[in-house]
Amino acid sequence: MVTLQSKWRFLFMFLGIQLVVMALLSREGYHKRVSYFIRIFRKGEVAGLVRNRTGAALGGGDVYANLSHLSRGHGHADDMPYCPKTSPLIGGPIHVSFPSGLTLAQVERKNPLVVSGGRYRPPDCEARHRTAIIIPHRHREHHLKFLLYYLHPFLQRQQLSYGIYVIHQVGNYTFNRAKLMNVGFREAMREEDWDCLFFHDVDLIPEDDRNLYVCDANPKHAAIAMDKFGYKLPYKMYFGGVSALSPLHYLKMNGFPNNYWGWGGEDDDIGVRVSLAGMFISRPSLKVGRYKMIKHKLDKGNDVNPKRFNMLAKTRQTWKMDGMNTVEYEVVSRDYLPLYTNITVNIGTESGLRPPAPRPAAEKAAAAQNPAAEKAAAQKLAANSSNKLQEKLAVK
Ligand code: BGN
Repeated sequence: MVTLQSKWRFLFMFLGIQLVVMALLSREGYHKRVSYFIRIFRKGEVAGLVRNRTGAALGGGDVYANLSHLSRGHGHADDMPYCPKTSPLIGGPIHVSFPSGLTLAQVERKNPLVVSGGRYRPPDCEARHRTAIIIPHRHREHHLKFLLYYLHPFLQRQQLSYGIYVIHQVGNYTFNRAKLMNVGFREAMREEDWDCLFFHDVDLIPEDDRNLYVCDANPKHAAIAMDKFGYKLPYKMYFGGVSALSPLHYLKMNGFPNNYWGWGGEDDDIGVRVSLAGMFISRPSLKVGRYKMIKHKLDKGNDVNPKRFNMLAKTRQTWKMDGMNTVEYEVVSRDYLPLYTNITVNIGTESGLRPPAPRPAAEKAAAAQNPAAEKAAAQKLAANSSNKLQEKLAVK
């Protein structure tokens, strides 16, 4: 027999369970947990890649939604009206996931209006902004594929005229992100009069298309809320991940430093340059400047740079002597691929673009046998070059 007392107990228990469930569902991690389980059930399914309805239900839409009606049209007419100030294609949060099995061919098929070199212009209006995306790269093809998958439709939704440049460091010498950006700046500007350049890490995917890829009056730090930092700015002066500068901003701060080899510090140096050049860092809101990072281990050939603390302490003295005015490199190849322009470049090493050739073995052996003669020769060489220097100074 069910007594009145046990009925009440049952009712309280039922309400209690409901309360717990509601509290759990309203917590921030809810979307993550639900999408995690959905992904388990749908593992292996590549078709559709990012589903609009599922995405929308999980707190983000399909980045390709609204784009299918854009047709190839009849070429780009000269007398087209300007695109509206706010693109009607913008939809806000984007659902980002990394399905296995995605191929570049699929990305190409999804972006029929992108032409050789990764260029695009809105088919039905004249873009108000021309933006170049500069991506420093080495051994990250897997990440690049995902970035291209999201970035192309993201930029198309903003009705931008754009081009994507991948600056690929040749060889195995330590990676140098900031120097590759300098190369990207010069090579992109050589091709077209871009009015804004986005310096973009290969592993960061924007999660909201209201984060406009256009320049502000001051250098802009776009990646202000990354998932790896709990969608917050890790520290006030942080300038890493994705930043946007106009050519004028870039030249005003003498570009980026060329001498940060390996991981860390170069973005802080760039942030300091912004203020040394009399500018400010502008930022989108935390709600809009959201990025998802593709998880990975620290790369081979990009070890933490132990010199970064000392170098950062000297930015005030060095920024005018090292940057765009001193960048040296050799373009190895330039390929206009369907989804991006690939510029492979030799940026040399810490000892310069062409380190001094090693001395022939016979010469070395002779020097080892006669150290006194070697010393005298070295002194003569030093005296000679110092005379030459003095001559030069006298002429001036
Ligand atoms: C900082 C790094 C940045 C890096 C961020 C986020 C340095 C210099 C130390 C004075 N700066 O600590 O380069 O982008 O972390 O990972 O290491």
